[in-house]
Amino acid sequence: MQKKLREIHNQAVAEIVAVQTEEDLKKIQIRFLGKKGEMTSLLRGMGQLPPEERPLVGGLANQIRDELTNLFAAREEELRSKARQRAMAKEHVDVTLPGKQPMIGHLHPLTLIMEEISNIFLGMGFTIKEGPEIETEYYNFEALNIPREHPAREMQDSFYIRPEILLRTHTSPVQIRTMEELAPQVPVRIIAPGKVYRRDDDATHSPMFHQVEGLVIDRDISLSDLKGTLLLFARQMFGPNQQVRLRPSFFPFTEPSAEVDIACVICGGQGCRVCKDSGWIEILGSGMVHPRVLELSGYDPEEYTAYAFGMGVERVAMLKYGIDDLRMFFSNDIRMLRQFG
Ligand code: 2U9
Repeated sequence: MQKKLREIHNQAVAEIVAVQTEEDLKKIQIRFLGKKGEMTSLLRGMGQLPPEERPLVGGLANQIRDELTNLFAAREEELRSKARQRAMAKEHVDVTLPGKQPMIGHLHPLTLIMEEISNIFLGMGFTIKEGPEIETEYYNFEALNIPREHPAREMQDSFYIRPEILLRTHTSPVQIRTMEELAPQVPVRIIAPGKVYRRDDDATHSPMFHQVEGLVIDRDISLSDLKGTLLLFARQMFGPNQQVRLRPSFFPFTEPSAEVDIACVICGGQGCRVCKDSGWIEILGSGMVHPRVLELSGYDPEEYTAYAFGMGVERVAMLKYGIDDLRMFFSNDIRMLRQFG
């Protein structure tokens, strides 16, 4: 029986050393030391031993059980710590690695160009005025000498909210509201940057686009003031040697009216596809404010004269950056937008 006990002991020790998981260790423990385990069933046969051998065998059995119990506990702790180490290794964070660069946003190219345009005029003594994007027909059309049934209303096909109320088709209502507010004070020297809306949608027209319009009212304001101001603007925006030319045109709210061209920024005036071989590119519209417009908003046209101009920010941005499709500004293509960061 002592021999058998030692065999059990040796076998248990061998298995405890070899086992790799806590789960398997538990099974081995039950098999050797459990109520129905090998030790217990062997010791049940103690009764058959001669009485003088019993204390010897009992003592050995207790010693072996204690030893195995300790061994199980030690191995359990060992396996548990190994498992913990493996888990830790999996979660290991190398704090010396460089951090992930967060993506930092920046202003949209149109906002940047609108600010650049605004800054040029701020430098010439203009102030910035803003107004509502939802307007009445009066401020958007009538006050600008565009009566109902005037063909200019069709050219600025609009989004109506309800009869008489629409999304502004230009920022001119801002100038009208300013005139009403200030009349008959002079000088008035303002620009109105902002969003405008028209029912257009193609490579050069978007249903929403941006304008910067300007208005100067004072005594003795003339076309030469207009031309000088716009020449200075063109040179600051497109380079110090820029040439400007005024071409007669028509707008209901200015008389006389002129479209303003700059020497083609692509070919420098030689003639190319962009300027249609003319050497010139239109960048804005302008004119002397129509006397009826001045009068309607409180300025006596006999006493005061005024010039006004308007430009599309998208168009200026396209010319400045050589972009040939306006939809590039609105497609949210990060590859395009990031170039302006
Ligand atoms: C008042 C009086 C006159 C603003 C003007 C233009 C000419 C013009 C276009 C440029 C490209 C609109 O964005 S665009 O399609 N604008 O040609 N705008 S004069 O005239 C005014 C404005 C307000 C009280």
